[in-house]
Amino acid sequence: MASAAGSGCESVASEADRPQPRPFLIGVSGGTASGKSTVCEKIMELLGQNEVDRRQRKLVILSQDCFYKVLTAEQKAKALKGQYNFDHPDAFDNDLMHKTLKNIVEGKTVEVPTYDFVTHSRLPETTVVYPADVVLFEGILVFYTQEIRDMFHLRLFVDTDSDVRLSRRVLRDVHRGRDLEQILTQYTTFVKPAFEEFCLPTPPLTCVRLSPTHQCCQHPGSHPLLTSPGGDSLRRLLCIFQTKKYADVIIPRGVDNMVAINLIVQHIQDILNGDLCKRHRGGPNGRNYKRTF
Ligand code: UZR
Ligand code: MG
Repeated sequence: MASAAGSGCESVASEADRPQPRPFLIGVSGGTASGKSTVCEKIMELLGQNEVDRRQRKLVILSQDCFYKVLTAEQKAKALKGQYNFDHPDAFDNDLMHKTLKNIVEGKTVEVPTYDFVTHSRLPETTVVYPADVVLFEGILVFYTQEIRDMFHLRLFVDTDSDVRLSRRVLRDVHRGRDLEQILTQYTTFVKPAFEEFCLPTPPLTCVRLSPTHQCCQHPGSHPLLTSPGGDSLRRLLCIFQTKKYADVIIPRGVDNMVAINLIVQHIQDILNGDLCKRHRGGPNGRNYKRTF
């Protein structure tokens, strides 16, 4: 932990003479409690990077949670009653998140805020993130804005059954000192609808009415095909199909899927070994990196 400083996104000047590798940026998305951070930690562990000093790590994990906005007193009062929507894209400080990622991609050392889920507050301490070869950025809405989505060289989506996610979420929130009724109300009022509106589908699908009671606030109404008989299942199918369009790799069952995790670890190992050419991440947004033999 470093002491509080500035807005938390500036690159650290004294690091200017460090070599500045341009990291391979991996986005990890998925619904709440899908196992995003567990998958990231498993990858870190399998690569033996958790035993390495933070300054020397070749792989680092960063969470979108660090970028929750600072709440006003009124918003915090709502949050404590479970009435604040933390699952909406506006809940995040998207400018700070973008600036920080840009600095990271440029190989700079950055400071990120720390967030306390119990008090719903940004803490005075910041965390220093040192340049690394590979950066995993995980969060419910990391693929939401095109600006950030385009920065990822690889996009992973952790696809865990919603009942499993809800039961994990309840246990986690109880552990954070929250009341069960409030947890469930918050889940049905904010968490689930926001997941379906902002995390699951791609933008064209936000035009689609998701359920009889839930309309997209930006584009109410439905395509005639989707309101026809059988439209319900077509709508569900399209949502699932479209979600997968954003991700390069879908990981069903999260950390239980060691086959998928081992494949990803092998891919990252190739990058760390230099088998995937770090300097030739050409093409639009640098996503068409080449393998070197
Ligand atoms: P993950 N969240 C909180 O519970 N409290 C906060 O102060 C900030 C966020 C929750 C948020 C979201 N929703 O669903 C979840 N609520 O953290 C995202 N309510 O974190 O991806 O680890 O589940
Ligand atoms: Mg998390």
